[in-house]
Amino acid sequence: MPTKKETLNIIGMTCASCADSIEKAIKKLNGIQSVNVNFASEKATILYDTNKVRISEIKQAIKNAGYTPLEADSEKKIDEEKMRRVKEMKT
Ligand code: 9UX
Repeated sequence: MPTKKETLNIIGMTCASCADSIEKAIKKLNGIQSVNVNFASEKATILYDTNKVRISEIKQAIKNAGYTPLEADSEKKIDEEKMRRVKEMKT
């Protein structure tokens, strides 16, 4: 059973219960072995069977629940965006 671990950043969580709703939404999918959504770090760590479910389906489930998933890779972009805004505020 090919298992993959994926970490997604999730935008739009405004209280800890949001993390719970996302966990439940993801767990409904086939092939999900474990889900952990961390409200504080805005990250979801998902362990899933690559034969049964695709990351795109997981993301879609998050979107359907009303949140915005991002690849962990895009984290750098977010940081750059934050930096840019901070710079703008200073000027
Ligand atoms: Mo908290 Mo999230 O009241 O969907 S559960 S904002």
